[in-house]
Amino acid sequence: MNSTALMNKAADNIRILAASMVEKAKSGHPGGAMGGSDFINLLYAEFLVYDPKNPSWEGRDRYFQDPGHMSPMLYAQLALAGKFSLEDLKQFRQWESVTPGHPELNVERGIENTSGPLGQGHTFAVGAAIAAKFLKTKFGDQMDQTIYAYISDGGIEEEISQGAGRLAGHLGLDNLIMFYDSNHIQLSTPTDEVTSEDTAAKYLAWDWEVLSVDGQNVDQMREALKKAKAVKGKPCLIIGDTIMGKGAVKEDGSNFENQCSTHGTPLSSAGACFDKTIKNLGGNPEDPFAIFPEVAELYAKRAKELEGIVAKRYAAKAEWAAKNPEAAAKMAKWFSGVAPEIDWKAIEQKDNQATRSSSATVLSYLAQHVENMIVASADLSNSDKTDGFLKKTKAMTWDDFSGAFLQVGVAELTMACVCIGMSLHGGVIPACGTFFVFSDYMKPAVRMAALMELPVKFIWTHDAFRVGEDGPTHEPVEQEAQIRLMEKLKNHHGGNSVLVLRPADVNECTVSYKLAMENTKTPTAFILSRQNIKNLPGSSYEQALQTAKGAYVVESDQNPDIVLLASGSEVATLVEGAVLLRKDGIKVRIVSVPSEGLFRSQSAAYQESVLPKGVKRFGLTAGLPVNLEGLVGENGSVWGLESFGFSAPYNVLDEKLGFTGENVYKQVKALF
Ligand SMILES: Cc1ncc(C[n+]2csc(CCOP(=O)(O)OP(=O)(O)O)c2C)c(N)n1
Ligand SMILES: [Mg+2]
Repeated sequence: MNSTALMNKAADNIRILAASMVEKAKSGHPGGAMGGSDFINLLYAEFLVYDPKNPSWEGRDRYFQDPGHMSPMLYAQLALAGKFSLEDLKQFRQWESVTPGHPELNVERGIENTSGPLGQGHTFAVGAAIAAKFLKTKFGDQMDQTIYAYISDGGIEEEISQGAGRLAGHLGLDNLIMFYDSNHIQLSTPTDEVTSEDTAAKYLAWDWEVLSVDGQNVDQMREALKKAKAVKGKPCLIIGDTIMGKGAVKEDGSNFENQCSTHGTPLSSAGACFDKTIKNLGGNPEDPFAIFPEVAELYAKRAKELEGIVAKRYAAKAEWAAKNPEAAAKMAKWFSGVAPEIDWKAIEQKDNQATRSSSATVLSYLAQHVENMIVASADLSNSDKTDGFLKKTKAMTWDDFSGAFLQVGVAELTMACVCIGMSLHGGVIPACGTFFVFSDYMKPAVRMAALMELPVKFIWTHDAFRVGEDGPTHEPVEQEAQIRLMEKLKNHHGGNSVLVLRPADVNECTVSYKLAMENTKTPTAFILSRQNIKNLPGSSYEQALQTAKGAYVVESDQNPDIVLLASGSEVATLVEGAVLLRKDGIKVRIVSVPSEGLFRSQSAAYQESVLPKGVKRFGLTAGLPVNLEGLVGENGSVWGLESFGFSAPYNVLDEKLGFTGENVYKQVKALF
């Protein structure tokens, strides 16, 4: 155990560094970081188990920080732990620096998650804790880890905390410890101007263990962390009563703590005196970017301790691996993130099914052949057909995590973030399903998954107005255009940030899953139909392999007069229209476009071979016309939906809204 004086000194060191980073950058958030320093220092100096030499060691504890704006605290802490240099800290928020404004996933440097949108970060921790529980059923003590989360007032207020708190409590995640930095101040106001909830009672009601401590008192927090680690059957929340801008003083030396202004402004512009504050904290204002010798010693000692702890864990792992070579090989493979080998041809699809049903067929196969896949649903498993997976496994429960299905309840954003957390933890392949219209509730998490380049699979069904009787509230229209924007947005490695696939029939659906499982670099989104779709002409697994090109010719007359384009169920409608056009002597080509993003990544020659220059084009989409306007261009027209849709049986809507072979015929004729 370290002396209180030394621990306080180390926390002051973090406060000094954090405040200095913001001061130098003339931008950032010093106040919260200064209050939270005592906890994070304690965590890293005495509790968090990781291997400094092998940052991606699968058995490490994880630290997920929710408030990304407290990045200076994390970077300063990681500087003490040797993951960042003082020079790195001086480059805070600058072009190409390793210390961006908000933390960006960087396991090598000890950053387990990107954070910024409040609420998501601690929900990732819930997902990681679930993954750890699941993997523990396979690999025992190798997964003996604690998942720590750090949450602030903003995260507590965000709605997603309801989903995360409920789920973690319901599942009894006793490998999860969350510290709540309760400093009573947020960006614009003190918290009491917006909330009067009893946060402890709220988490108790979700069946968490709740401990309350003085968040600036290292001894109290140490006891709480020890208690939290000993809790069985429940996650634990440690509410730390902290002080915003701890240690800040004004020019005249008077106290400048608890001020909203220090939330997001350098101390000197917030009303405090930077120099006096650094002095007050024991630092040298002339040279504030320094690590105190005794603090450096503290962390050198911790590094030695970790060496010992990790050596023991590695020895136990070697012993376990010798006794369980198969499990050990499996563990290595799963954590490598390499795509599993799957015999896709062995998946037998029934013809003319809805793609949500063909998705169920694939999921059923995957449940039996991909042991580390976890599928979740937000209370729609029998409708989004993720139950195809569920039927071959079982749902996880608080006392049995050997099942690979997660019933999340009605909480789409929570579900998406939990899947992200599982992916961040590693070792598992997460997927989650719900209705496409509710992808709106998930979008902020899809963006984070895309930014972090995580291969989470989003399975969205009931893809268009053909939801019918449920009416416009349930009919996705603009959703496809929204998610396809993410195909156009490049990630930091230059790839399409999300792979979006809308298969046109059962075989394209199988191949879409193949592409998704092989895509280990970005999230994948499936857009699947509720209603049955006739197989495409000549449909087969082999033909559907062309899905990998994003768009391909399904069938074509010689020298076509018109190219008909669509994705999903609209391709079958084009096929009906083609029959009528041919009767009129019009030569047609039918192109299926499951992913414009993939298509745009093909060679110009291939793109032109599918969409020859100078030939008229007609696009059909149950979403906004913009879905196809880029491909059709000035060479023709697009028939799409431009309203929210209506409540009626879907075949009536097809007629009323013009999604029929007859209307395809009529619209194409108008082009000549
Ligand atoms: C989803 C989301 N909404 C809004 C913001 C902008 N924002 C950043 S911090 C913050 C409030 C922070 O309060 P708290 O979490 O208590 O942090 P502290 O002020 O104590 O540092 C807000 C509204 C955000 N980052 N994420
Ligand atoms: Mg706060």
